[in-house]
Amino acid sequence: MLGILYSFRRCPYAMRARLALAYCVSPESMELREVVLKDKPDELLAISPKATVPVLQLSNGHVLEESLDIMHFSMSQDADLKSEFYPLHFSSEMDDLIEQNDGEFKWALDRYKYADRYEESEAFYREKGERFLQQLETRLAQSTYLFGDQFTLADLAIFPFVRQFAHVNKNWFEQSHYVNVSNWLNAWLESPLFLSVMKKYAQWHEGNDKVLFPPKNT
Ligand SMILES: N[C@@H](CCC(=O)N[C@@H](CS)C(=O)NCC(=O)O)C(=O)O
Repeated sequence: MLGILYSFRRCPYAMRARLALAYCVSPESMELREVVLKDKPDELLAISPKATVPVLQLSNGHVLEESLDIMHFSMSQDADLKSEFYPLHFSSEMDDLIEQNDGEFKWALDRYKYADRYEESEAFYREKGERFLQQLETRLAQSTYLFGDQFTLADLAIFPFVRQFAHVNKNWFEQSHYVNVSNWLNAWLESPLFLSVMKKYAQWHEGNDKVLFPPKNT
């Protein structure tokens, strides 16, 4: 067993960790523990006091508490895969795009989703988020994926957040001019890889039967 993944199905950070693991590691090589954020298990709090998901507790005792670290760990399991999934010549550009996603775009997304809790209007925050969408649109007008015709770490790290952005106001998104972003997103949402990591699991409790992850047939 590689380790234990604490996850929450709908969390975009947990999604990208599960996507990378499902793509890179052998089926059923780890245990998945579904967490309810309002009722986090003591076992998670004990290994990760900051208590965000995802957290990967490796069998050698190491604990990875950041989704990107889990993605990098996933790739490190296979050198050939790593060179395709995170090509050296793109790595700093990819890191930069992911940083913008996790920074400005996530900031705008949280406020766009719950604008009534913030000072400015929904349209204001949406427009802030659109700066990032426009960058993705420009890239995706040139190639199938963000960094060429093969998908990379960047696609998996970013699309779960664009999914949330699109879901805030589906009508707006569908009639917007982000046609390439929309096609890219839809292709991901229908992909066997995404569907495989969106299986529903009951909240984990000590003593439950183990849920093995990644599921077979991905
Ligand atoms: N930087 C972290 C962020 C993870 C994160 O914020 N996850 C959210 C859920 S989407 C969380 O666990 N929040 C804690 C809580 O709501 O109690 C990562 O990349 O893994």
